[in-house]
Amino acid sequence: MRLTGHRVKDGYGLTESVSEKIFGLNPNLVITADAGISDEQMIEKLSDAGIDVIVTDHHLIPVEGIPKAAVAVIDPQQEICSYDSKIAGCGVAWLLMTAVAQKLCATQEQKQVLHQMLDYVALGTVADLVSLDSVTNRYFVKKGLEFMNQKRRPCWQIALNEKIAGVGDLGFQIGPRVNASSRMTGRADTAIDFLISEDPDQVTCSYEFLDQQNRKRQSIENKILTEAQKSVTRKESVIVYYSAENHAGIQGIVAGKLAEEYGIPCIMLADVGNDIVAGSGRAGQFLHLKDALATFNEKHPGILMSYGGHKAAAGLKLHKNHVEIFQHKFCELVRQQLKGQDITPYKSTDGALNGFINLETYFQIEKLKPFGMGFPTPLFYDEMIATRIRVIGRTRNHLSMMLDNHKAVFFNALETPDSPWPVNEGESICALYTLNLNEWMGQKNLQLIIREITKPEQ
Ligand SMILES: [Mn+2]
Repeated sequence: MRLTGHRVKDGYGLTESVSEKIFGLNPNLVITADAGISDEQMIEKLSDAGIDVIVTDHHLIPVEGIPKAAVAVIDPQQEICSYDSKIAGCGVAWLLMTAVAQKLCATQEQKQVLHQMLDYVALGTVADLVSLDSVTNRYFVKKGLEFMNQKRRPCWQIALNEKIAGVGDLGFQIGPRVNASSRMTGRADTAIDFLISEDPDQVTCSYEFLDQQNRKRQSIENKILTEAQKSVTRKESVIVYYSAENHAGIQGIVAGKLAEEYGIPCIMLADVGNDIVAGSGRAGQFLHLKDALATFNEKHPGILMSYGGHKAAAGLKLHKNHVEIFQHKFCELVRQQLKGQDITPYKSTDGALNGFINLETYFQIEKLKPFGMGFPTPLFYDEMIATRIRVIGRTRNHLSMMLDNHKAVFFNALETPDSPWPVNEGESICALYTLNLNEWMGQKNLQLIIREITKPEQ
């Protein structure tokens, strides 16, 4: 029997309303995935009713310790656990499955089925934004992409078409669509159907629905983002933005975009009914968001109904009447914490390649793939002379040029075709770029993809 929660009504983890649904099914055993480590209370309730609970999670262990009423807790964040603590919740669940298979002496064929499930683990790993600076996650993603690209499941046949999927496709194409239905409708059923159904017609139908919800999500997101940007006028050290137009399912994405754009922490707040407001925040580069909320909660008890999360992202709930005081006091606290710190957003690079801008370097870097969260595509920074600059592309806003004697392309270099060029013929500039391969008529050539051009320091 499948039991799916409601993103807003049930909330995150083993909440009261989720427990009620579980009681309705009257199972002997509950195994959590990606949740449960902070849900001692509900686990105790289930356990008192004779239901065993096994927790599998990857979130930080709460100060009160692991839930004691659980019959087992599998979470690599535990001090006694020496396993890679960077894996996502789906990775923990999958590892438990492999351990059980091993214990039950699974056949080679059964193990194969389990191994093939790494496509799902890869999707979850990328979509949960855990770091690829972990051999385990890199293995999950590398293998998972391999399986996806074999296109055995209808979902990959339909979502990927002829395409060979990479980390970017998981993060920007498939992940957002899979998440769209729960963001927009609260329910994830269609996403699950899309991923696991073996009936191509049903998968196509589910995919179309997800795609449509995703487009809806994009348009609402753009609207909220534009509105929020209007309100951020001065150079502030933190944004706490509440509007009746905000959307609980989408605000995490908007917070992320604002935090990136302004380089400062951002919390978005939205109504979720019954005079309750839910918030979703992203930390930017200079703050530990969950710690900041914990400090706030200590200093101003009784305002936050709940909060949780990590360094980079966190969520919270409060009563509508407390929104203003929270905005005021939290901004004050962050301002104090960041005082004296240089909070100019920075871009870190891998330095200059100097004389090593060549195909050999490109192929060496290729071997380090997959790139993604916490392990980005190497970004280099060199001073070079730009020549043979010309506008390319149907939209006439990309630039092609030679940098020293290397072919280079700068996508979206111009806002409009008439915008001034960021570089003049024969000028010496500093380019932030990645290495890329251009295959044309059977010829493999190196190409620099320019991300940013700045004037050299005098
Ligand atoms: Mn997670």
